[in-house]
Amino acid sequence: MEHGRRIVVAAAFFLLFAGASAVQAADPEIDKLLQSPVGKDWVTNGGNTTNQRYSTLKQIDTTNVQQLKGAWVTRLKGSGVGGKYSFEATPLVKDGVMYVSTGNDDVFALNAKTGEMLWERWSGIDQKLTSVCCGWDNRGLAMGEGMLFIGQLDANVVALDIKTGKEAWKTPIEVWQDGYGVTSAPLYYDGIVYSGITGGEYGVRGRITALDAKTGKILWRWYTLPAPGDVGGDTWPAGTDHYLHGGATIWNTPALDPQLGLIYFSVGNCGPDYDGSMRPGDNLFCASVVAVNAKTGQYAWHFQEVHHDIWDYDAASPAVLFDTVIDGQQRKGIAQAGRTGWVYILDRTNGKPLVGIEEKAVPQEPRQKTAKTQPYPVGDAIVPQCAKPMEGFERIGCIFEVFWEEPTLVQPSGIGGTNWSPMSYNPDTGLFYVPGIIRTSAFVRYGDKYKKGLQYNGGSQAAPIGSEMSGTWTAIIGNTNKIAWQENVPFPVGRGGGSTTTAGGLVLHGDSDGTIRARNAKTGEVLWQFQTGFGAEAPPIVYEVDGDQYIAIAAGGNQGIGSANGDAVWAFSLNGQLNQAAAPALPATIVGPTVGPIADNADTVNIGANNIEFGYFPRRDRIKPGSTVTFTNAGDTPHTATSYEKGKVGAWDTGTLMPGQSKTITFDKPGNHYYICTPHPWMYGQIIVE
Ligand SMILES: [Cu+2]
Repeated sequence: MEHGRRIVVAAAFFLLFAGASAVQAADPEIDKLLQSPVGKDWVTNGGNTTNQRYSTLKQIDTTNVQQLKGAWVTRLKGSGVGGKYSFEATPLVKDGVMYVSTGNDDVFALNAKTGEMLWERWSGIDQKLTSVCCGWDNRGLAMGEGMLFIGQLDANVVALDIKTGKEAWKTPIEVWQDGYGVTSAPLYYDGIVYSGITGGEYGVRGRITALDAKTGKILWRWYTLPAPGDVGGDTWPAGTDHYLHGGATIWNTPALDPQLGLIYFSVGNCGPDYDGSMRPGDNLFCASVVAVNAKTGQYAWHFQEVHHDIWDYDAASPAVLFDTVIDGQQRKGIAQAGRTGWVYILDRTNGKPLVGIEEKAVPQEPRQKTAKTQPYPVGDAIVPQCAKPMEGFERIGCIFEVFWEEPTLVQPSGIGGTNWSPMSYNPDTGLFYVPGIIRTSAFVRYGDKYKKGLQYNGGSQAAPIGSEMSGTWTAIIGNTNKIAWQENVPFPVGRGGGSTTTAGGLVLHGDSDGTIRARNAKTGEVLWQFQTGFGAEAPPIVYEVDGDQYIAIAAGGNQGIGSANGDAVWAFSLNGQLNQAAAPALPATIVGPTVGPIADNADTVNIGANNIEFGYFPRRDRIKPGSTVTFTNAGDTPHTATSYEKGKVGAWDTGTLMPGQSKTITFDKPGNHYYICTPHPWMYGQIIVE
């Protein structure tokens, strides 16, 4: 019903729009698809401008999904194959052609019925980028006016001819050497390409950038860090330039409401991540959902999920627009799944809570200048929000627990809750399908000075050695924010994958064990699963060619989870003939180098070798007291080897090693010496001295 109404309103809008002036939509067909329920084609990252990832196709449903088999699988010629990459893209489909981007920003066009490669475009991006915080990845493309649009890790937004892949224009929206990049899929609508920007771990100034789709000319920027005098400018310390270095980047595709004329986006963490001591105030618009005028970039409203963030609690997952009924009233909603583990449900006309969000008093740490209160949504969290006790840690807390220089266990970790992965919304069930990570971090502050282009974190949040990680899939009721069903899964989810839902009553998602699964949207029951052979850590899509419905997913793993890396795109249909692939190696569920082979007296540890960028080789090394170990960066990215004992960081430290650099450390004291890479606190190593 909701969609029926929307079509009518959208049509009325179009008539008004067309009749109002000589202004004509630059691409009327795409604009119409962007504001219609998703059917045959999947033309933008979130399906349409709502980001609901809901397909009206229902040839595949709860009664026949068990018959699904592989229709085709295509390997993308080794693009994005290597340890530094994740494959997180949502493919697009239009008129029987699929377009997909890899972690190297390479783009491929495939016949969506057969998987045959039609063209390829290799990005040629610099392989020595130092501004990539969290693995090389790209979340997808936008299309319009006969072009595809991609934001690259080197901070260029590029337009390609949709028929050939030839570059049409290329606009640097920033300079990667200053810490910037793009990982999110852009949004195209009505002649404008909207792009987010990354660099929240590099002391950058976040923003949304609007470009003219025809020429690539930058039309406007809206900064997520307000200057003094701007709305929110008084939430930063007066007389400082911290608003130029406070992070607040955008990791995902905006949503857009054509009737209200607003675009909506989720905004990431404050910088430095774990040190709030020099930035008193709420620090807008970190960890917020923001609406601005889609044409002009004029501020409309904001809702801040975490005041004065010191936990890396980004709003990283895309905001989703939906319509619902509350107390008999038709309401225009927007929802965002935060790293806090809550879904924030708001009125998209004004940013006010729709279901209820209470400001509550929280623990205080004056040195961190912590906010007095934090928003607590009414309803259920999708992950536990208190850390379990662990030996060796005296400070343990729940969400918003404070910390200074003594390691403090807090759950959710700054990885989530829900990380970058999208949730979906099914208007038939009224449910959101939310990916979640269960993980505990040992938060510690150690201070940092801003240096252009380098990481600016101010502390660490590595998970303690031996702690457990897992995941959840949760259905959240859209008008109560309560759990309808939930299932725990063995691996963290929500770092790459995400969910998609259909009128056939299905929820589709990949998992890091390589399996794509279809669940009953009402109950969560797994109805079908299929092994892709690589970490299935990208959101699925649904489309139709020649009367047949397909489900497709990029399968190439996630470096942050440690799932199997690859370059496959799979499509499934009821006529499919292909059987499952062999299962890949499973990612770790226990943190740290506690299992696996131990080298004897290795005097060198290579970082980023063996085509695994985010790892130490050997990972475990047994040496005699007084021996030296030389740590050499054999990878493409700056790394460190930094002592990590019971959450305490830095008793010894190589410091930042640029590619090719080495540092030798002498180990005298017998015992276990664990270490991490401070910019990549999911890299762990162990030196055993005995
Ligand atoms: Cu590293």
